[in-house]
Amino acid sequence: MLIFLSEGYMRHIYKIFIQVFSTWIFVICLLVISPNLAIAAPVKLASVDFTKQTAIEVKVSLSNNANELKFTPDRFIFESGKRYKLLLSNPSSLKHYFTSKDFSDAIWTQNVVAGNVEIKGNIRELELRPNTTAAWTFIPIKSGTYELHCAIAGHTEAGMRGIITIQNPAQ
Ligand SMILES: [Cu+2]
Repeated sequence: MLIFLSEGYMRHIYKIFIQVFSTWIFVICLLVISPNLAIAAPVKLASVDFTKQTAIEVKVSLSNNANELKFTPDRFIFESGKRYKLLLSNPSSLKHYFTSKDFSDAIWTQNVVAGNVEIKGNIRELELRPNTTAAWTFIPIKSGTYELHCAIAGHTEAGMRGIITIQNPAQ
């Protein structure tokens, strides 16, 4: 009788043990799986390819036929996240630079096309020889105000400078 009771008791303990154990297994499984659930849970974003946007063309002349030392225009406003194609030309008889290190750090350059050559990667400045053109395609990333100048000695002082602004898109 005593043995029979203790067997029943043991069976009862065993059942409780199994229940507690299986609950813990379940909790551990949830903990293992939940990080994966967290990754899978957010709504899938529609894929957006900024490089496929139609480029907004902006022209800039480095000096002019009269060899005046200035950019035309000398003020630029770009919006972050949009795609631009900056069409540079140098109609003068001197070579000039389009130099704006801080601006180049605030954009993503898709390419620069000059003649039959397409250049990819970071661009710091462009040198345009007399009667040449180049097209700089980029997407502004970081808002701010950046100075522009021509790096040829004396040209900045003579007026070959400008301001480039990157602003957040109008809401
Ligand atoms: Cu110059």
